[in-house]
Amino acid sequence: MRVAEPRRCDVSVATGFLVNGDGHYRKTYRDLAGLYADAEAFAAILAEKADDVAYEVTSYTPGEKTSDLIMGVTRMEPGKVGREFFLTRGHIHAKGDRPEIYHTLSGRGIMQLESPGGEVRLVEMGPQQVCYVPPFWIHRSVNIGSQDLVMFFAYPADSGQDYGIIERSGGMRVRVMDNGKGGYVAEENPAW
Ligand code: S6P
Ligand code: ZN
Repeated sequence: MRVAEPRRCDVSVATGFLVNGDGHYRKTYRDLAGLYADAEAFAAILAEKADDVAYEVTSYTPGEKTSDLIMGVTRMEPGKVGREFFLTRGHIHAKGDRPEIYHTLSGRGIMQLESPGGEVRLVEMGPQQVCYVPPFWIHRSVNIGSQDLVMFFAYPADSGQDYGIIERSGGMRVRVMDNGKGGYVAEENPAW
């Protein structure tokens, strides 16, 4: 039996990168059009920094099978669009029964989870806290802190991502908003 080579990757918490992986992509603010509730506030951000990086993902993909694990790091800037905290686009895995693990390396965030039936879970995440995202949950991360949110993740390599599920639903069921008192509040998304 031929077996794969082990691989050690280095995580730079300071820069939010998996340094010696084999994948890297960036999402600019321009790429996130349509994600946030406050169109006016989003237009103001675009006017200021449309081509700046909102979040980026560095990863290592050892293979393409269920039994391979993609691992990587997501780094997301802090900030808000109006009262809504910065977030990743979010998705369900295209093969819905594939789970994922997220481990917060630095920053303060929320794993926002939604089941196909519309159950909502907001899992607060701080450094060295790990969230198991079970199969079939739509997931995104939200930066509710004042620093970069840096999270390590791992998931089966054949999972795939379906981003359309959120668009087709008019967004996720709740939006994570600044409560004006240094915290957050989940508000129902009327478009859902
Ligand atoms: C992939 C995994 C993460 C996200 C990353 C960016 O299944 O959940 O690598 O891709 O955090 O989020 P998104 O929603 O833009 O893919
Ligand atoms: Zn995922």
